[in-house]
Amino acid sequence: MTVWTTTRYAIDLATPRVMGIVNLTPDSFSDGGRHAGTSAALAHCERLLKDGADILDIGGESTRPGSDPVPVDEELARVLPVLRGALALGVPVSVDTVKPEVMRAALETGADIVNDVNGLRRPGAVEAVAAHPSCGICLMHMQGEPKSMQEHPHYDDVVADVARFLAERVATLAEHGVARERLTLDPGVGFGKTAAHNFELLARQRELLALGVPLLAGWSRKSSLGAVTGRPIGQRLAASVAAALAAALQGASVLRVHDVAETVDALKVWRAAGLLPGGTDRGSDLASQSGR
Ligand code: 9MG
Repeated sequence: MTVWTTTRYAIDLATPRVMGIVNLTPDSFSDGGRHAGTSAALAHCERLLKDGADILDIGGESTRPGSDPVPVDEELARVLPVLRGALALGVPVSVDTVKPEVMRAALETGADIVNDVNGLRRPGAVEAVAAHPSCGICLMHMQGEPKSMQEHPHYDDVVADVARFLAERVATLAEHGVARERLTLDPGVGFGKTAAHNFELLARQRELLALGVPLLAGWSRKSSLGAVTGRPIGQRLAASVAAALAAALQGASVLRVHDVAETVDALKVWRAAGLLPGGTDRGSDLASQSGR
């Protein structure tokens, strides 16, 4: 049985799990000020859970191509109030951040998972998660930084290069005493990659399973889907669901998505058809309290 060990939950990955995206950047929930923004964000968390999300991923800094970093204090002010509320909702809560200061504060508050698009490369990031006895970790591959990563992505062999990077990060964490059961690995769709790179990673995603760590994939609304469909970001629902299913078929254990209800329905159909691992019943088997 494959399990993702996190702070409060052992997440059963026998069947693909859905991670719902909660974006706390100012254009998302803050129309009526900070407090109203927190309430609206928590209402969104509850909506995602009703729609069938297994995990919530909350983030206060945009990682979209061209985006600027935000100061630590601002990111903390966006994330912590929502994290406190989300932790009471009965599912694992992940915090998407590259900053060790935010990781430490989130883990002190009780976050279950740290999702770092930078693969814990900032000084102090590995130490921040290693100091925690059991938090889950998602290590993602990114070439460059969000501000400029799409300018000239280059690889000799994108799958081999991503695999080498992820293997090195797993080894670094092992040296710091972090057990493999706490990890998922993510090829980083759209992070310093052309559409051709992303689709090659999808086609050959199973090669990454050789690293012996479950995979997480995030295709939701990404520009590579716009590149093949010709559709703007607001019209990429069908393409996002198709890509999530393809990632699951290619061995991803966790799917990071905006459109939870549609993805969950699509997974149910594929599961009923025997195209995915796991039973036909979902929801009752997700997460056991780890007792920690
Ligand atoms: C924060 N974020 C945006 N896209 C992502 C992706 O594809 N994977 C992960 N792990 N995080 C992401």
